[in-house]
Amino acid sequence: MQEVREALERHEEFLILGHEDPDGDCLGSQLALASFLKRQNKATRLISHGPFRRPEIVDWAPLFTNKLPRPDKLDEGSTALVLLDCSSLDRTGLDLSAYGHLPLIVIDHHASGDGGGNYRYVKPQSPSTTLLIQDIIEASPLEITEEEAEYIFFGFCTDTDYFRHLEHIHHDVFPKIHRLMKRGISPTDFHRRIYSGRSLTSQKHLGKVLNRTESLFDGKLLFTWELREDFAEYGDEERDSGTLYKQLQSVRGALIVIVAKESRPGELSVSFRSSCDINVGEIAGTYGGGGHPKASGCSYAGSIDDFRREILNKFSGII
Ligand SMILES: [Mn+2]
Repeated sequence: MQEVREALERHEEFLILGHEDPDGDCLGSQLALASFLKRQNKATRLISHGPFRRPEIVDWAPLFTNKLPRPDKLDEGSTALVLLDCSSLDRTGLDLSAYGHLPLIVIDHHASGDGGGNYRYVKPQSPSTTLLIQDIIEASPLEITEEEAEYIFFGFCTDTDYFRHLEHIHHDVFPKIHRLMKRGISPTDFHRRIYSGRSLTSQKHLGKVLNRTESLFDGKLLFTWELREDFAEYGDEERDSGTLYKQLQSVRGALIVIVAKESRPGELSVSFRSSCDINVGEIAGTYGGGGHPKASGCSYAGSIDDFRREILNKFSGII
């Protein structure tokens, strides 16, 4: 972390990036870090490719831009790129090839990634990237502000599904949450913010996706999908993916849950969840994606049928 802290201190201007299709942890990290840097009179630009579909983050969209400044205006001595909640610039969904002259600071909690970046603070055992931002702020002489505490707790809640994905190795989290709560945050308010605000239509959409789930390998693998037509029928609003996984993972005997979404014609965005020793981060990695052993995702060029055939082959030896 020391190297990252020094790099943040040394530079005066930052392009703060995260992955495309951002979640609360990605945006919360970007916002908390920007706030901390601005308090030190540094210039920050919050960059996100979007889309801001998840209802709990929609309100943050106006704080971000997908426009990049001209690369020739940026000086490598004073400007740095910061990449949060992912470890590879490809994950931003933006073309950053003209910015290779700038140093890259990576702060992430995913085990996958290309190991890139000139300065790295990457801790796969951290339940969220926002908690790594908390480490950085707490290592400085500045106190965390209430606003920063909110961003940090928000990212933690979205990535752990409100404390649900913590294991015993995460015991360090509780002193950190204790310090955030002392800044004034209310866990009950956050629960409401994250888990309410869904439309009835999005819940009906969820019902349709649940309804078509296939039970494979004697019920050990559950597979479902959504098509472009579903979005035409129910609107483009994000259906409640956290609830979808929770419902499917609660099925007796289910070890693996796979949801394939037709993101563009001929292209799928696939999510994997594992409740067993099968590392779905590695499986997503074979498609150029990534994530954690128990939750991961990737893109796939092809149809739902092609993907189903391939994935059945992949799991037939191991499940
Ligand atoms: Mn995250």
